[in-house]
Amino acid sequence: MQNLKIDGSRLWQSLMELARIGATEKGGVCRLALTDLDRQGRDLFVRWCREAGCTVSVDAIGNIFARRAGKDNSKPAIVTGSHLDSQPTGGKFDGAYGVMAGLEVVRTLNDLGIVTEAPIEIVAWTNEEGSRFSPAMVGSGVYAGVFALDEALAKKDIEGKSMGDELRRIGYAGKDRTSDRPVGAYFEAHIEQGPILEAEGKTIGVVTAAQGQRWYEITVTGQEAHAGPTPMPRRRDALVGSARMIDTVNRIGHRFAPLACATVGFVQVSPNSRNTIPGRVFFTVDFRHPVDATLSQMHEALHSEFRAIAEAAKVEVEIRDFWYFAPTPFAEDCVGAVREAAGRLGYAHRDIVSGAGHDAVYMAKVAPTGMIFVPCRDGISHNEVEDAAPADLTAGCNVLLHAMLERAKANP
Ligand code: HGY
Ligand code: MN
Ligand code: MN
Repeated sequence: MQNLKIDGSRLWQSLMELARIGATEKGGVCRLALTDLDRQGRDLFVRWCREAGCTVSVDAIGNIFARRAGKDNSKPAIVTGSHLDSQPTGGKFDGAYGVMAGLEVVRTLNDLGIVTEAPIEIVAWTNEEGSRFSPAMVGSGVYAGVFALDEALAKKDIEGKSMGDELRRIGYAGKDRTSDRPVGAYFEAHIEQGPILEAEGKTIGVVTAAQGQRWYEITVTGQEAHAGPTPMPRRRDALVGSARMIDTVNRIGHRFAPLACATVGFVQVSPNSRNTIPGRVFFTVDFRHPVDATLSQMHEALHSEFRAIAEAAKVEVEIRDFWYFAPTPFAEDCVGAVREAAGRLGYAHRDIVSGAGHDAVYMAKVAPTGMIFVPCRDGISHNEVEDAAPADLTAGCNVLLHAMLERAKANP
């Protein structure tokens, strides 16, 4: 048992086959949540799980659970997984790696004829990315009781399509309640999506926590007017006010360096006509920090400085505190199982705090949870060039296997 290894080439093949679904010109993927391409990825995952002898169920928010029976199925399952949806210009590995790594663990246990004491489950969470439907981590958030099911189903994309309608349209509006599945432990394997492991030559990141996040929706209202006859002092230019606010977001990020992150990723200008002074601008803000008190200071700064900018620019600003989760520590016993497996398997490893949000953050609310990171090339993710080394992906999956076995108390 001590030296069990997964089949790295099979893992790589599965990742490359999955990456063909929604493949983009530059080598990435675009599989936005609940689109036909997301459905194709889901269907492939379900088929592979069934071929691996799992029973598959889907809950009411579309989370897919593939269950491999253990010796004692009354025990809470040891669960692993991640997400199959991607960013619009996403990569082959964000999310997909954690789901395929879980499948590879099951395939390996099948090859070796190992039946674990507790059952094993692989999960593909709905809408982890929060790009098409916001916020992020909706499937795991409903499962963990953070979001109400009907609230989540009512969320609409930019075209006004709801999650509920789209789940029904792609055939993944499950019947199962979203919370009656006892979980003994949850592990998630993921690429780091940042530069630390690669820079330090480490193969495994032992994830001890995830940093907190605050998302905002900002609406700035001025007055549409003619770009020609309107004298500068008379203007109430929503885009000028927004531009100063967006610059302030970046300044707040630098002010709380080196750990703060501050991003404006989405902007809509109305009427978006080159010779009309913009009357309305909508944009989003994404703040992150590993210390909650500092995240609160960033929050206060945004509110006070946006109000001052609006007044000076003679525009109105509406600030919607859209989403918040506190910095989240993972369970010592799961973190320890990951660290011990990495050490025993001889992989260079280090503790690390996750800069990205993951479904593991919400799972940590309902079960002992741990994460395993592997490096990605140049630390780049949420980009079609996202890349990872097969050897690192294999190493992370080996650590996942051993951490899960440790918790599932396997008996050959
Ligand atoms: O935003 C995040 O950290 C993740 O990609 N949902
Ligand atoms: Mn992810
Ligand atoms: Mn992501």
